[in-house]
Amino acid sequence: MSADLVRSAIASIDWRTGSLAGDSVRETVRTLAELKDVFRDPTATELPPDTVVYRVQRLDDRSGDEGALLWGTTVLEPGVVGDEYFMTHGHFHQKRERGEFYATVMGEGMLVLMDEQRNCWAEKMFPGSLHYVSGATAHRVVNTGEIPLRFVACWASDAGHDYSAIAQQGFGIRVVRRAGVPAVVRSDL
Ligand code: M6P
Ligand code: ZN
Repeated sequence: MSADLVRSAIASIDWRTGSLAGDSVRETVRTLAELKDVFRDPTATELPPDTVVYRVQRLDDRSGDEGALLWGTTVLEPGVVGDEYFMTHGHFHQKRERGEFYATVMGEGMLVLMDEQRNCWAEKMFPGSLHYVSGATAHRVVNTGEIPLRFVACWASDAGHDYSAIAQQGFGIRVVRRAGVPAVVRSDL
């Protein structure tokens, strides 16, 4: 076969874990220190500030390319700060008309969603659960299980991340551990 006619795949995915491999894969890490503002009481832990809460692997950024898609795999560790489970920061999309799919590979959690009027709800995440997120809906993932929660995501590469609204006001609901089991409660309770 001619090398001109056959090219390599952009990357490979291990479907048992969601892990990506290949030259175009980039990884970012979020520690407790970087996330302390997302927890109601960031002091309610003795874990060191450099504790890894989650890692995101994603294909090399093509954010300038209108219509291009990005793929990412997130591994969110189990844990709590006070009664709150470990979670991602959460964001709206800068371009509100750009959506995103999430699919759970392994673990258990909650996808927390909030529209621009601050209406909130949560969807259970479990192996095989598939979620569609509108870009006008802020999204955050919470690990309510005992093992790392692994999920894959696919989104429009020019969507952009808008973290500011979440950094200022947070989500209207929180997922907390009550008597050992997850409960979804309003943030002002
Ligand atoms: C998924 C995607 C990424 C996002 C990541 C972590 O992989 O939605 O775009 O960056 O989760 O979420 P956050 O950016 O809110 O920390
Ligand atoms: Zn997103």
